[in-house]
Amino acid sequence: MVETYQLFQYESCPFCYRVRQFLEVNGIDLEFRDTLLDVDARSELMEGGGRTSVPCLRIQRGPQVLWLYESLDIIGYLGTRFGV
Ligand SMILES: N[C@@H](CCC(=O)N[C@@H](CS)C(=O)NCC(=O)O)C(=O)O
Repeated sequence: MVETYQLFQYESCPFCYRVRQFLEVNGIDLEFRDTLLDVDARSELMEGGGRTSVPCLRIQRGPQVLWLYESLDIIGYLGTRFGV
């Protein structure tokens, strides 16, 4: 099933940097939501994921929405999905 992604993150977070580096190296393009600069993004993360910790990957799979925390889990998940 087709999935769409948003990465909730912010610039100075080292764990977010780790995920952004992985995306860049592998040429994966997805939408970023900055939880420091965008109060709506922070609220959305809190309401959807249950906590404001970043990075968090919002996965939209049809009507289903999943919130995946932990930088290494996010990298592992996207690595599998994108075959890298
Ligand atoms: N083990 C986590 C660490 C994530 C983490 O500590 N993120 C910090 C920012 S660098 C954070 O979100 N702190 C605020 C909070 O937990 O609400 C990972 O690898 O993603």
